[in-house]
Amino acid sequence: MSELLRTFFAREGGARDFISTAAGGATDGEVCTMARRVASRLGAATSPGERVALFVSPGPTFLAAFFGALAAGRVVVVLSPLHPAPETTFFCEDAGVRTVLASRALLDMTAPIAAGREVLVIEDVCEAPTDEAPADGAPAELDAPPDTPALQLYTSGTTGRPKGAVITHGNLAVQQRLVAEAWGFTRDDTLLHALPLHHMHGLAIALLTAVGAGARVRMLDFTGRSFDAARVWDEMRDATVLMAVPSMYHRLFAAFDAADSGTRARWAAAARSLRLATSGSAALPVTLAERWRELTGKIPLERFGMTEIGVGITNPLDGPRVPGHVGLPLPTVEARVVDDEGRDAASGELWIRGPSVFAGYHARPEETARAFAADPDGGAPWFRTGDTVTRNPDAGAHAPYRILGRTSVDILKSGGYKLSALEIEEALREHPAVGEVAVVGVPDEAWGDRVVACVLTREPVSAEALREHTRARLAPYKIPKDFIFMDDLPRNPVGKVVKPALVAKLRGG
Ligand code: MLC
Ligand code: AMP
Repeated sequence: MSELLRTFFAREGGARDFISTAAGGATDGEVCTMARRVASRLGAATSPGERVALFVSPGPTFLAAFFGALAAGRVVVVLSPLHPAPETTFFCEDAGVRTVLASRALLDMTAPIAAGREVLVIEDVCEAPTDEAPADGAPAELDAPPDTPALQLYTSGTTGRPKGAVITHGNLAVQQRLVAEAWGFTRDDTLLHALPLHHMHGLAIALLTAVGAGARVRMLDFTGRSFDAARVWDEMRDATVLMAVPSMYHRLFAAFDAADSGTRARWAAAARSLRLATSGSAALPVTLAERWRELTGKIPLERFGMTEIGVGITNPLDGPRVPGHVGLPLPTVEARVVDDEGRDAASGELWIRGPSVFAGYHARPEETARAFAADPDGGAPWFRTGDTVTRNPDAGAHAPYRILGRTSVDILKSGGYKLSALEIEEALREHPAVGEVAVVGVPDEAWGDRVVACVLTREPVSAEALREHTRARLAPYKIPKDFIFMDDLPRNPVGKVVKPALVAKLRGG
């Protein structure tokens, strides 16, 4: 049995609450029983290694679908109702998905991908009696070696369309263990979960860590609705751990500042009652970190992670947390900082290796090869994160890492989502009025990068028309916040657009 599955099925038969949502909850035993039904159904309907898409709302059935698919030896592709049909179709085609598990409430949204695929309603599958589980209670394919693919998560890159990062059982199990140990997770914890599940943070760093530790999960689903900061403050009281992206902390403080003094006192007490609040997926502005310290006595525990590696570097649970810094690599994570020639340096690109590094991009051998660098001493290759980092060379081995930004101007982070400027440009170029376009990220307190499209037009067009054009093609969080019409773009002597100069111009007003 793979370690990942063992940690989940260890809850078999348990009567304790496992996961709860506004719509209801389920106990340990109930979730495991549902997962077995999913495994049994998929075992009959699909073949080992096949990609199975999950179009399932956060809650007990999501966990059942996820672990049921893994127990059947299938690989999970998580879809989100946030994506318009062209993106969802692309993910399914790229991954070769033939079977979709969908919540009844989301069935309408599966219409664009239903042709040629079987759509199973997760509630029906979870209710059907299990008749194929072996007598010892374990689905037959539970015995997955660590390098067995478990999850294919789509992540934006520097090449236009997103790539499917293949993450193995071993990757997820080691992550689950390392993060739980580093952050002191136990079965007495209750994780307050308000993150989307189609990305590493919400799915693995938050949900699977809690699952592995035997903890409880309180799940808030804001998909398709705005993040409800007041609700999150109110729910902190009954939780022990909150994990969030910096934009969520921004929203929390905006709501806090707008609240009356009684509400503020209640929310401050709720925040203090948490044993841990973490931040990741983007840089936490020091101002937000300090505000959390004013309220609770501690800044949030900031850590660095990626779809391809999970959490790589983290501040300590108990030791000093330095604002603006992400701490030190987790045990088993090896990190190097290298200059342009691949030599060790105090500042430069961060390279990572170890058992939590993913297996490669699905059906993209060249991009996988480009993502890794050979080891100068002939050891295992290093994953090139594409992040520029620095450490104080005088502070020795314990100098915390500080993330300075991305090595590519074409990778943006907005509200914790990684976006490809090139993907957004490609979508915009499909509009007949668009001649040339440059998409950039302008630093912004609320979003991290505020996505701005600078457009040279062939014919008159409104910003609204371009917004609607993009909305039909890309998730709402990829749509530029501003469309700026220009006569020309800053260029170098060979005519190439110089994006840093464009950002400087936009920042200058
Ligand atoms: C929503 N919008 C965004 C956006 N989120 N625009 C840019 N960037 C975003 N992140 C759009 C909405 O579609 C809407 O557009 C408008 O902005 C206002 O939306 P909102 O209702 O105010 O936003 P909300 O839905 O409340 O979302 C904000 C958020 C959300 C911060 C809660 O973005 C979020 O959940 N972010 C988490 C991302 C995440 O999980 N990343 C992890 C990646 S893994 P319109 O046009 O409809 O008005 C990773 C590894 C690691 O990075 O280390 O963790
Ligand atoms: P994703 O591909 O969505 O998993 O995003 C991974 C990227 O998020 C990293 O490569 C970083 O650029 C960014 N990131 C994650 N955590 C942090 C952090 N604490 N500070 C700054 N950037 C971060």
